[in-house]
Amino acid sequence: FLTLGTTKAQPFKESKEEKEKRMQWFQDAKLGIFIHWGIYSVRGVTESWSFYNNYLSYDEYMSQLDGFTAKSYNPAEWAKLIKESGAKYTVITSKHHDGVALWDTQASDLNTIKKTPASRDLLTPFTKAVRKEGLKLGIYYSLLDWSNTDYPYATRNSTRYQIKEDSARWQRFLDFDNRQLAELNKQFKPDLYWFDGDWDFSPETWKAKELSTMLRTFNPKVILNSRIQGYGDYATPEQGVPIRRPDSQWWELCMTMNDSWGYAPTDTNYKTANMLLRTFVDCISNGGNLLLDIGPKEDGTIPQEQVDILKEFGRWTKKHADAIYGTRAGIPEGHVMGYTTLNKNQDILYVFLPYKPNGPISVKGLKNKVNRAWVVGNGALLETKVVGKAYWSSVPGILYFDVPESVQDSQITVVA
Ligand code: FHN
Repeated sequence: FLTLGTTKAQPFKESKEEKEKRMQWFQDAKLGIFIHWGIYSVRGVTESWSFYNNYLSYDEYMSQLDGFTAKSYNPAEWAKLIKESGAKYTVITSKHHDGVALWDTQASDLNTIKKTPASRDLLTPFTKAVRKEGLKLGIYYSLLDWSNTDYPYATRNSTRYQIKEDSARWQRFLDFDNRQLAELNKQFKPDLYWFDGDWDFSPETWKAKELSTMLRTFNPKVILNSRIQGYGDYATPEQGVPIRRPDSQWWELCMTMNDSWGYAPTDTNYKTANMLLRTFVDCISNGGNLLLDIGPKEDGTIPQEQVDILKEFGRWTKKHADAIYGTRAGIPEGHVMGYTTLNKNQDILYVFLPYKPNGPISVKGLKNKVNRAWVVGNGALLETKVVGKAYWSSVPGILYFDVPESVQDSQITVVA
């Protein structure tokens, strides 16, 4: 279990500084695009869960294999659109809980090459396009597999068993995961692994320590999300921004645009670009990233609603790039009505205004001198007024500034 090809796992030790260096691109990236693409897009049903929850039988669910064509799939266009949104990385489902692999896995026949009319490896061309666009590559991999009958809670037939009573069978399952991960490592050497489906078992049962060590031995720079029973690098909240700033130095919120991860034509409950931008700004003001999800159709086209949101993200992130990329969490709440980030030197405060100002904005608690204030992405200097003995007294001052309507953004205006 501890080898990946010819690579032997080495104990993984790293100083705080080394980890900070390894995590740097992730911390600076702020926006990633998540992709849930699989046979569930044929009927537009919930990925994997629709058979687990008996909405469809396993056979009905799997009959979607016959309808998965990928006939209009253009990975170069996907990568271009992702880049255009302002994202710096992307994470794609190489295999969801249903066990259907998008790449040419030798560990099972259940893949898009052997079992669908797409009849090809869909992952490889995407990984190439992603790298060509200069984006970082993340691979989602479900540790559990509801099609593999060696998994103790497999749903395709009644195969439940106790691991304690049949540890050889469990080991066979771990070997299977391990073989697939070895393939992914070898073929794609991803920048990030996004694990999922670890919830049934403890770290010991998953051999999570050994697994993470092995992945890091093969690829010492790789970043792992936390869903590998605590042996990952960063926290992975889902669908909602933590109310309080997380303790973790690195975290990423994953979120859907409507209520579905995969393509679901009946789910029209889309959030607006403005809502999602507010959530994005909320994340970065608390030092985290947003991993925003899209769910392409079975033919490989991306629903128009999702394209529109990505394009509006692109317009807004491009204009406000200085206030987003490479920044750090902002000042604590209570100083200003709005979200904030700070540049790395901690001498520029970016204030995001998720409302249309109709009077002066105030930033209170200032001790240092303010040299100037300007509108990000526009450059217009703003008149400021400081009251209170801001620079030399222990009494913090208040800074006021007006943001004229002519320099306001249609979504969220940002002042530096
Ligand atoms: O069960 C999955 C779900 O289908 C989806 O992939 C999300 C994405 O974070 N993760 C799981 C639940 O946590």
